[in-house]
Amino acid sequence: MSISNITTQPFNDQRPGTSGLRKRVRVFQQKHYLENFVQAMFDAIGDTQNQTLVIGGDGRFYNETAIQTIVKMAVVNGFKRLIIGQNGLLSTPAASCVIRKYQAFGGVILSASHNPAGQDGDFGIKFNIRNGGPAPESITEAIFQLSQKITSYRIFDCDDISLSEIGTQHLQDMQIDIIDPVADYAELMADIFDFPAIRALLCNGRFQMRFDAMHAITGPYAKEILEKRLGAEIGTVINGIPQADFAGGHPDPNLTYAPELVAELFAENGPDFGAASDGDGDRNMILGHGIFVTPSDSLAILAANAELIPAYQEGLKGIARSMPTSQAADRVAKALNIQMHETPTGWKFFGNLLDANMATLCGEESFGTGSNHIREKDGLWAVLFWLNILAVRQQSVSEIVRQHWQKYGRNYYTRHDYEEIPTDKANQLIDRLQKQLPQLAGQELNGYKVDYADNFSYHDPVDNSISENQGIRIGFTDGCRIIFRLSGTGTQGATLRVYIEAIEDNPDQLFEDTQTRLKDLIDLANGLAGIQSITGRAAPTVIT
Ligand code: G16
Repeated sequence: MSISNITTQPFNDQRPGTSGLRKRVRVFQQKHYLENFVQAMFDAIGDTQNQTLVIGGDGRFYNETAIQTIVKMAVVNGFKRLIIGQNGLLSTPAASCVIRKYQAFGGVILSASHNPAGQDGDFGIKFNIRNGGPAPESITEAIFQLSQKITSYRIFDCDDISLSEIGTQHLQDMQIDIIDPVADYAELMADIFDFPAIRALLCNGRFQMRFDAMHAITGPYAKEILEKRLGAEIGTVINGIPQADFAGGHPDPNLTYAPELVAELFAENGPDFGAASDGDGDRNMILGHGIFVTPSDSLAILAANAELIPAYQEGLKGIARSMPTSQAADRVAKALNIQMHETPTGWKFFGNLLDANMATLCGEESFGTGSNHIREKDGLWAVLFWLNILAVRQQSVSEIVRQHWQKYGRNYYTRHDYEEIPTDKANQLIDRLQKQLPQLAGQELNGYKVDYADNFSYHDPVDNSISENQGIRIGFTDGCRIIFRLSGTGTQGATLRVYIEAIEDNPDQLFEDTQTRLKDLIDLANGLAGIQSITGRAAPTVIT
């Protein structure tokens, strides 16, 4: 075979963030940039000889170009078999499902999630390990270290392979299987949920739902599962054809970026149920008629109703949430007398807990929910979970949420994002907060007494690794919290995230407007951090 050994030099910006390496497409298009990272990845993940690798992405611009490069590098790095989604497509949850089902060594997922796509948008790459989940920090850090020392990479000199035909082909001794990107995932969903009950709900002639695929990867999955297998009316799935630039949109399923869906669900005769998923299909937003369910509440409600779902009817081993996610699920774990785990932001931190059977459901405030069925968060799974609950309980989303608050109490919760602020200003703000922490405990601030003030550090109970500096938390004696951290997924400047949570147990005060109810704490957070004075920003860019 004709192998080229290409001389290269390190790029100093290849440290993976919260979820892999995400950069502008133009950064990836620099000569050797992708190849350097892929070689560092193949060198960091262990012995690749005779292994099986899954490859797929969310179909954004540069997806197929990157896959062709990875294929030509995989063959000279000793892989025996590649499993690739047709046309290079695999949603992130489907990739996790396929890695597990075919017992692959791991997978390469090409996505920048909800970040805008296209020639001027973002691209991303990450490695998932044998359990189907994102590589842990030990591996991502090793990739970075190798990327800083790289002097050459190896690539096979050949024509592009065909990604469009399902079937088997060979490149030298390496077998390449192009698979249907939807089938394995759809089968897994049918194993977990009560499809006949959901079908009966969707076909009862009254129930109306809308699913917004946001021109991204979940279109084919949602059409196959919701419309074809479950009988939802054709047209239930909107924006269902994946486009390389996501039609110029920002496929982040939240109140700001899915306005069409939100307007429909809040209209007088709007549908009973609405949902959206993001660029790569792992996030979800849940809406009922006239109501938005926060991701933190959604996790708590799924946990409280898990026994209604065939796959979870024997109960949950435990629940895990990221630290900034509201403590609503903690109340459910306490009532169910099961373990509750608090991890740093990043789905990768749930992997060990799921593998060790210490948690069954996991969730994050950033619109991610999932379970032990795979090792990624899973947008459509969350939608089907809600549909299964609705089918069994025969109540509206709003009734279910209100009853949940009445039973467990409510955690009012909001996140304020300040996007694209200069990195030096963001660091200055965090440093200033960090310096205040030692003096804060015991102080009374605007009537709230500080219980603890620290920078969150996580001790993984399974592998004993320690992850430090995972977000500044100020906890008050009544359980309210203010949290500050910088995003690890942005590609321009820095994004400051401020998370605010208040605990409400008074049955007469469960149904207030969130921003109004949290105003005192929001003002306190802004003052403590000096957001306006340091960044010059008077208001957040996005409120969820
Ligand atoms: C990724 C991670 C999530 C994380 C989210 C936000 O999601 O997988 O675990 O919560 O980023 O992270 P940050 O606050 O650092 O921006 P996704 O959907 O972008 O892959």
